[in-house]
Amino acid sequence: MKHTILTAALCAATALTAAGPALAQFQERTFRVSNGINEDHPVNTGMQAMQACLDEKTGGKMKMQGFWGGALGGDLQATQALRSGLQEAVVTSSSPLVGMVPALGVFDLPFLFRTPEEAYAIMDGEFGDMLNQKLDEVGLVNLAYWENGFRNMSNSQRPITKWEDFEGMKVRVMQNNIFLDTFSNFGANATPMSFGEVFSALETKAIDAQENPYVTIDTSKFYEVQEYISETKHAYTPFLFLFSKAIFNTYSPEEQQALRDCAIVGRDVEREAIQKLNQDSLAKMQEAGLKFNTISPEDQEEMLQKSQVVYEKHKDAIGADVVDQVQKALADLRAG
Ligand code: TF8
Repeated sequence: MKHTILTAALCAATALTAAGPALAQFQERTFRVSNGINEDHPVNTGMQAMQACLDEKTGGKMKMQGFWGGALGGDLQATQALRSGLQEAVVTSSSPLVGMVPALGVFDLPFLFRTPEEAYAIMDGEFGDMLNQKLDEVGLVNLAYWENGFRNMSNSQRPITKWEDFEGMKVRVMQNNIFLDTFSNFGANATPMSFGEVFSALETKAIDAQENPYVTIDTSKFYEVQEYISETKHAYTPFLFLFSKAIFNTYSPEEQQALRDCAIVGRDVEREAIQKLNQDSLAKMQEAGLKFNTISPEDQEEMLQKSQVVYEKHKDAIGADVVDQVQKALADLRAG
């Protein structure tokens, strides 16, 4: 009798394994993804593609749950929760994290990248891997570099056409010394502030200006309390899709690989969605009455020259080797 039961159990186990040899490596898991931006931002489109990929790879076992508008805390707070193993994932700008990984400051250097393609090549290549290693050392697994985009100015005072126009303007900057110095150096009154405080600070005129990619200015409704939009493209700061290393390490190798692969699927969808939406967001803001201007190539070049002191001042803090490495990689790219 005993023997029969054992045989039956063994047969059942074998049948199960045969039915889903790969899926046995996946457990039911739901993980939270913290976002500072709102639900209508293309990060959500990317997350849907990432979820579809996870569904397929894990037989529907891994589920993401998006939280929006800073519901789980701002970028910095949410990232700290990952490091402590209290929260699974966050999509955050790199800039507020320079206190944890100084090398990330490289993305804050004004006018570093000229095109999204340049940024993609650098982030998705060796240089991005090197930074991922540094993130790993502080307890953060960067699944992939997603897009926030090229940053442009909005303000309630006047068009920005050259660096001198910043004189005395109260500009919100991210919690990041390179941004602080970039705008102070242009003569602005720069104030570091977390993203969640920006809308009301603009609305109450505590600040005059902020800078973000068009799609973020649109979806976070900053344009409702601004008058001017100026296409400065002064920095491209990426989003990082970070996972808590403490939690990631408890996942099976197959689960970890599915997360990494699907974050890349999501990244590509998200980047494409942003590129498509950029001009729509700008058009929408102009229709809402904002006055738009671009910067002449000469004035752009002057802004870059004026910003050289910022490069010099922060090079050692970022890591001279890191700055040299990105500049060499960019020079190689530009040489074709
Ligand atoms: C900023 C960033 C933000 C994002 C978002 C909160 O201005 O660009 O748009 O980090 O996730 O703080």
